[in-house]
Amino acid sequence: MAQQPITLIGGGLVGALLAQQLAQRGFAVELFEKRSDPRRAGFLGGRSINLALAERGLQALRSAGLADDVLQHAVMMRGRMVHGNDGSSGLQRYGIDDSEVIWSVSRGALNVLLLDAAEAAGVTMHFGQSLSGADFDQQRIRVTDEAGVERSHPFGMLIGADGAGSAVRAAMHEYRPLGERVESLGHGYKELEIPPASELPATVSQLSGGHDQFALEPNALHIWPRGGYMCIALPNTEGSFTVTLFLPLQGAAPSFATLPDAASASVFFSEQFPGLLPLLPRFNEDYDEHPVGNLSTLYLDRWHLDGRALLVGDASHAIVPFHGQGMNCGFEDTVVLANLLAAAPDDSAEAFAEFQRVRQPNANAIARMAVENYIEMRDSVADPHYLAKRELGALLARRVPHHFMARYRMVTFTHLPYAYALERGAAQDALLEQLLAGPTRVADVDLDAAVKLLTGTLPPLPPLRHG
Ligand code: FAD
Ligand code: E1W
Repeated sequence: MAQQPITLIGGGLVGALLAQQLAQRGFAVELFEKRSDPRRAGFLGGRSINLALAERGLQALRSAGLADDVLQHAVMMRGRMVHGNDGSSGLQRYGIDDSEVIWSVSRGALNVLLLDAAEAAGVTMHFGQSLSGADFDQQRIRVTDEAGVERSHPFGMLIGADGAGSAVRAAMHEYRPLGERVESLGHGYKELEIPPASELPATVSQLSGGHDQFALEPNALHIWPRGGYMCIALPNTEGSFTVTLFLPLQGAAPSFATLPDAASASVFFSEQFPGLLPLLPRFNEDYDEHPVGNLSTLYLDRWHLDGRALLVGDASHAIVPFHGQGMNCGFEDTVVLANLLAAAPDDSAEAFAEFQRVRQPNANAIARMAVENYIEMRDSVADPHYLAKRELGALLARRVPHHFMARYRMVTFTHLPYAYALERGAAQDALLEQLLAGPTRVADVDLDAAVKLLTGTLPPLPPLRHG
């Protein structure tokens, strides 16, 4: 192989997909993963954690030839099902039809599928091998195995796909500071599980209303918004749901500090999530055994060390999960990077610099939008001004679809750059504010005049490519 070999650290979602794509483009790829091989150790014994796959991630999987395989193991989510405190619920569709849906996928199953694909494409993989240090002058990495034995390997190009706590990032930062900034959200999360209806007491599963083996509507992302905190649930193929509680870490009740154990938390759930608690028969065990996860946004000034090392995925731009875009953004990264390296296989410094130039503004934009979406979801469900803006936005989108598209849809269902979605969303929002400044009710807005103002103020949206 004439091209420089690539050493990839981290065989998670982004690392495995990147490895496959680089191998497909003719690179020799060697991958080191800290954990043991999930295909042998059996992730099936562990917890089922799922995540939402949207158009951007799907597009990357299509270009890798893996989309159909992934969708076979996915559950379609047509919209958000919002659950009020009074037991009410309603589905808000994401799109007009099933062409605009998102997909719930099992993290473990997706990782296994991507590792299989990387191996089939020719990637050499080493499991149970954790990066413990790097010497960038000698271009060598140190890797420690599960027995604690450290070995050293040479590298030509080093790519860190080792997640939010990246060891590659730490080594690069020690060698030459990366300009790192971490913004903690101050909120954490905990995962709980709704089992298949067959494992719930008959009275409970009857109450929840006949969705076969599912205790709730299967084809939805469920949200229980409660102001300063919320729960969500995503369906799993086996009929269970993974519930995530998002809550402040510290401070006056309720927070994880004031709800340290299942005893206190079950009282809180019975008051705030009365419809949800009966669906959580293992609440006590789950709450006491599962850790509280931390949520923060990571910004770096520099993602690469000339042509020697680069960070991708969460290692360079970890974000909060409230737009469901962390993996989707990382998957988009892999296509851009694989194409840049394939176009300039002998100039990794140029490819890495261009990768940062193209992707960093977009990573910064989705980082912001993800935080904003948390506030929007938790709080503004009941805010009449917010609802009026959304209603007017929907009317304009129907009247002039080439001039108005909700930001959520640009992020979730198009390939428009995240930075464009942020900027366009702000311009549209300013216009909605202007239109609702005098008349506060949507019915009082002169829609023809509004359309005129919109089309006269903002250029049409760029043409949308379709998958
Ligand atoms: P990771 O998935 O973290 O993988 C890193 C890999 O590197 C791991 O396999 C790890 O074992 C390995 N590793 C770590 N250190 C070393 C080392 N020293 N040496 C070797 N290997 C190492 N995104 C979405 O798109 N949709 C969602 O719905 C969604 N929901 C989320 C919900 C929550 C609660 C959270 C926290 C995140 C969510 N995300 C979601 C974000 C998503 O999980 C991440 O963006 C994605 O996992 C990033 O992939 P990655 O490969 O960069 O990192
Ligand atoms: C999605 C963890 C997670 C994942 C998600 C989403 C949310 C809330 C969360 C955003 C959204 C899919 N969202 N906004 N409105 N409905 N859904 O779209 O992935 Cl908390």
